[in-house]
Amino acid sequence: MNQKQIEKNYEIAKERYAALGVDTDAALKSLSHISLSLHCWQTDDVSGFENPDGELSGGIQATGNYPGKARNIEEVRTDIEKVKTLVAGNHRLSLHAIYGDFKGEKVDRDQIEPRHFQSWIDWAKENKMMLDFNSTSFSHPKSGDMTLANRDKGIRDFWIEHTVRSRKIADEMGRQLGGKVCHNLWVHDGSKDITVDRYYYRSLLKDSLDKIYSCKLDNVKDAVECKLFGTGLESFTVGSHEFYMGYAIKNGIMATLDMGHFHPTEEIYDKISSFLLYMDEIMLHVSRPVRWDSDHVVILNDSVTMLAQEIVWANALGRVNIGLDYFDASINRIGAYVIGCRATQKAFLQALLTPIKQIREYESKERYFERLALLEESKSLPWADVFDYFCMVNNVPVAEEYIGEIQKYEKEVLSKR
Ligand code: RNT
Ligand code: ZN
Repeated sequence: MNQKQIEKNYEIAKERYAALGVDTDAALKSLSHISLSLHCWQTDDVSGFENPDGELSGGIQATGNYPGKARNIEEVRTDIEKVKTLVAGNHRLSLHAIYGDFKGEKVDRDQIEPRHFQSWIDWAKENKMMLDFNSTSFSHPKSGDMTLANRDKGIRDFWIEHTVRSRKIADEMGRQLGGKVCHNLWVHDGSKDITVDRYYYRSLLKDSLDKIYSCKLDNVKDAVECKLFGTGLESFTVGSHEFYMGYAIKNGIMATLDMGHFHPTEEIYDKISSFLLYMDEIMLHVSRPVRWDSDHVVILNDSVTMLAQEIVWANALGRVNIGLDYFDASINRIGAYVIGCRATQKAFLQALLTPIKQIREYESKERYFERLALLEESKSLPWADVFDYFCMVNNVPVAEEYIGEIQKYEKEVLSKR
């Protein structure tokens, strides 16, 4: 598409939206301020750099063996730099503790230090990106079925130490980068079969968390992520929705809502307005569960669209930290990255462009046919022309043009791995 055509389409769309009381320029401005926290683990199937053939464990699974997976820190960085050229806006990078720059040294999880992440901080500075951080309790000989809720005090203490260190690394990142870093905690702790000690395990997890969060860190925003179940841990998850909701509210920290962590028909969009009445901020893991927490590539579907609507309509863009969390190893991984980022942006743009004033007016007057009709019509308003314009003015490929870019990257870079 040429520039003139994109501009022309945008002008027509702008007029169409204006007739419905929607300001497209304002929507674009808001969209350009939405920063996604890009999950580094889409580049390498959540392997990390602790050892060359690290196997994923702990109730999560990456399926597929498409060639081109990032094998080391440089390749992850190269891939993310590529993603940055294909997605408009300024985004953050979310690292897991297993992605440290260990320089061949064997550093166990209870030994990690800010220095192992210094090269990431420097890289982030160079690339004008903020960082987020995650402790990693899976894929380790001490992971087993239970980490922070393990009956064995030695194992619990090991993971407490790891998580405290992770928070301190996040704090140092924030200090050097001059902003707050989200630290997300997710542990897989659970049981394959029926357990008769639910209260006990949950009290252990609570106690471990109390120790972990006992020190206040100025540059960190803490979040805890619940889950319904994991593979091999189907009957019981210690850190359930109720468990962490209670913990987060009581302790003034954030809850993380992952779209794949609830019952298959349960949606997180309906939870946003409730959480925001009791928490200052929340964190999201935008994902796509297919029948289970499969972490498929995010696409523009109802779940994501309605999630974005809830956030925009609650006027809560400043209170929601939007992280992505999926890992598809069956297709070009960088292509997968870009599809998910752009789909998330499209959902937010659609939400920002919905003639909400008019729809709310209908609702307040109990005009429910009109409400539904305008909501339906909004779906086919020319939002894609606005998105194309957004991409063009931000110097990233417009519409399907990024397919060619990904193919070129595959040929020149990924296929040589
Ligand atoms: C697992 C959680 C968790 C992880 C990442 C790698 O079910 O969603 O967020 O996917 O931390
Ligand atoms: Zn998640």
